[in-house]
Formats: sequence, structure tokens, C-alpha cells
Amino acid sequence: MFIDIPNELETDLIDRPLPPWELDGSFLAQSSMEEYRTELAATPRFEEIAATLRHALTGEGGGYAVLRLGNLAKALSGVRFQRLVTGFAAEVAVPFSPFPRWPLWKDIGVKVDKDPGKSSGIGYNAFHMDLVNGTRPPDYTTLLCVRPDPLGGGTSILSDAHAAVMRLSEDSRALLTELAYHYGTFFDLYGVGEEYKPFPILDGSDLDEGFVRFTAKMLTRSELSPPHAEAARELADELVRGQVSFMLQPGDYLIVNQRRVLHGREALHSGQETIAVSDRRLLLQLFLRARADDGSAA
Ligand SMILES: O=C(O)CCC(=O)C(=O)O
Ligand SMILES: [Fe+2]
Repeated sequence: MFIDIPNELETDLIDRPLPPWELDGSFLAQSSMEEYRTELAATPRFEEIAATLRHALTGEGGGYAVLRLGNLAKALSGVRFQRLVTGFAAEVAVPFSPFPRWPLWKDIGVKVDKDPGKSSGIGYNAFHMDLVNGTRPPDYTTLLCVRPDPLGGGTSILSDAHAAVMRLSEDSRALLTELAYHYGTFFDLYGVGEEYKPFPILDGSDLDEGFVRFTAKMLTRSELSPPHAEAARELADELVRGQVSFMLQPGDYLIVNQRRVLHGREALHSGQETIAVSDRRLLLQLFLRARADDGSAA
């Protein structure tokens, strides 16, 4: 699931600046996607890497990928690098921002006084999907590592949601299909449908048809009936049992297919308050909507 960029492609990409992108509402404009595609498709082996990436995300047993772009991150300015990563993202699906007040890419820094279990908090960020309480969560969530935790914490964790569900009893699975779960607030969001409250964790008997609409954060932050809470806890345990973990390096671009894989992050190392804000861990986040014609959209 780690994809390296061949040297010849890196060299060519460094000499091929992409123009600024344009937005159409909260989505990357079609014209920008076409411009990027034309430029990138002219580089050696780009099509092959893009196909490998799509296969890793949607092929049998797949669901996430890490593109290793560290050499490109070093060679290019921040703006040029971001355009290039946006170009790679657009090979998978359509980049968009659900947050009207944020640019396309959203910073995830480190805030020592924020709820530790939430985005940009310093604690354990439990298994979840992003925008879980929209009727149409983003098909993909992506995280670009600018700087890892200088103290060595913050390992990324991923788990195959379908495999975790299949290890549960039928009774637990039945509870997960009920409209009995809720989490968080829903305010001023674009491109992710309506608020879904309460929602079922499983959409139906066929796992391939929907999301495993889950966040382990609901176990401590939402009031659930005891049997529903128990079924959700079993799922959370199975996700941990099946987890893989790795440390994102500078320039690593993690793409997660939210229809297959749930993500989270281990706690940052203690002592974050001793680190200057500008030296702390920094990720950039971008969401993607599957194209209607590629079979992975519902
Ligand atoms: O910090 C991370 O590695 C993950 C953050 C995350 O999952 C989120 O903000 O939704
Ligand atoms: Fe997340």
C-alpha cells in the first residue's frame, strides 16, 4: 500500500509546474482537473502510478494507499507541491472542501488545549470515518504529512471495516443496521448531503453497498442504548484487533477509501507544550468525491 514514485517521474515532475487551480463552488473545477491531467499524463510512467494508486484504493482487499512524495516535497515550493498533490488526488476522485470557510486543503496542526481525542488534539484519535453524520460522507479522506511529531508520537492507524464487521456475531450486526446511532453536530457543510441523525452503522446486508458509518468517538460522546452501545463497542474492538499502523513521513500522502477503511491516530508524544507551534506535527487534509461513473459512488 506504499507507492514510491520512480526517479524518472520525479525528475520530470520537478520541471513541470502546474498552474493555480480554480474552484467551482466547493469542488475543484473541471477545467483545472483537465489541465492537471494533460500535464501529468505527459510525464513518464505517470499513468502507471495513477492506475496502481486507484487499484490500491478500490481493488480487492485494498482501501488505502500512501504515495511517497518526500523527494518532491523537498524539491518544490509549498504551493507547487500542493498543486502536484492535488493533481494526484484528482486522478482518484474530485477534490472538494465540505467547509465553506476553509480553503480546499485544511490544516491539521496540534493544539494542546483542544479536546485531546479530536482532530488536532494531542490524545488518541479513535477509529472513525470523517463527516460520519452526513448522508453522503466524502468517498475518500486524504492526509498529506508536512511534519511528523518531532517527539515521535502520532502513528497513523487504519483498519479494514468490512473485515471487522464480518468478525461480529449476526446479532451484533443486526443491531448495527438499526437507526440508533448519532454523533456530533452538523453545521454549515457543503457536498456531504443532509444531517443523518440517527443513522445506522451498516446500511444493509451487503457491505459493498454502503459505508460502515462509524466513529468510536460515539462510545464516549453520544448517549446510546445499552445493546446498541455494546454492538458498537464490539466493532470498535474488532477494528483495533485488525489495525495496521505506520508513521507518516514528510511528503507522505495517505489516501483512505472511506467505504472500506476507517482511520485514526495514536496519541502524540507527551511534552507538546514544550514545542513551538511552528515545529509541531502538521498535516493537510483534503476530501474527495468519487466520480459518478467509476462504480465506487453510491
Ligand atoms: O491526525 C491524524 O493523523 C488524523 C486526523 C484525523 O483523522 C482527522 O482530523 O479527521
Ligand atoms: Fe479523520
